[in-house]
Amino acid sequence: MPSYRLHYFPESGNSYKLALMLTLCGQTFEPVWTDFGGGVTRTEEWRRTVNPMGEIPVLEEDGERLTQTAPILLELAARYGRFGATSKEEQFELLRWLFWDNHKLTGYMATYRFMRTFTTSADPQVLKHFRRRLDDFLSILELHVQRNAFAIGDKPTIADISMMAYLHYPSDEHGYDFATSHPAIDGWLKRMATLPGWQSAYDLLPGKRLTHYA
Ligand SMILES: N[C@@H](CCC(=O)N[C@@H](CS)C(=O)NCC(=O)O)C(=O)O
Repeated sequence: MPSYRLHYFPESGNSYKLALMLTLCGQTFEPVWTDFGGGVTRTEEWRRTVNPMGEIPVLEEDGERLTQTAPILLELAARYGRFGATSKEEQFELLRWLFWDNHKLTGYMATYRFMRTFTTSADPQVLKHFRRRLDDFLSILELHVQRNAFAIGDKPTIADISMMAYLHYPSDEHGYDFATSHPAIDGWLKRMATLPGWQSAYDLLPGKRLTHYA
C-alpha cells in the first residue's frame, strides 16, 4: 500500500480534491501544511525541491512527487477501482468535465474566492468580470445537475469530486447561496456529502488558516 503525503493549505479546494478522493477510497495521508499565504510556493527553493510548477497541491507517493489534480484523480480512480469510468464513452465524458472544471469552474472560482475573501484590495472591476463568468459556468452546471444526479449519469465520479471542491466551502467565502440561487447544485452538493466517509475540506485539511476578510 503506498504511503501518501499531501502538501496543502486548508483553503485550497484543489488540495481538497485529493484529500477527499483518498479518504473516500479508504486511504490515509500525512498532511503537510504549506505556507501558501506567506509565499513559500513562489520561492525558488520550493519550486526546485517540491514543485517546479509552483502550485499546491503536491501528492507524494512513496517519495515520488505528483502534481495536477486531474491526472492524479484518474490514477487513483484506476488504482482503487472507485469513482472512475466504466466505458470508453464514460471516460470521454469524465475527461470532458475534468477539463471544463480545471479551465472554467475551478479556474475562475478559486481565483474569485481568493481575491474576494483572502485579499484586502481586490479590483472591483476584476471581481465583477470573474463573477459574470462564474454566473455563466454555474448556470451550465445547474442545468446539467437538474437533468442528471451526477456529472456522468447516476453515479458519482472524480468529475463530481473535482467540481464540488470549491463550491462546498462556506457561502461567505465564495459569495453564493446555492440553496437560493442554484437549487440543483445545492442538491448535488448534498448528495455528494452523503457518500460514506465524506468530510468537508476544513475537517480533512487542518492547520493555520488564511485571514478571512469577507
Ligand atoms: N490545475 C492545478 C491547479 C493548482 C492550483 O492552481 N493551485 C493553486 C492553489 S489551490 C496554486 O498553487 N496557485 C498558485 C498560482 O496560481 O500561482 C491542479 O489541478 O492541481
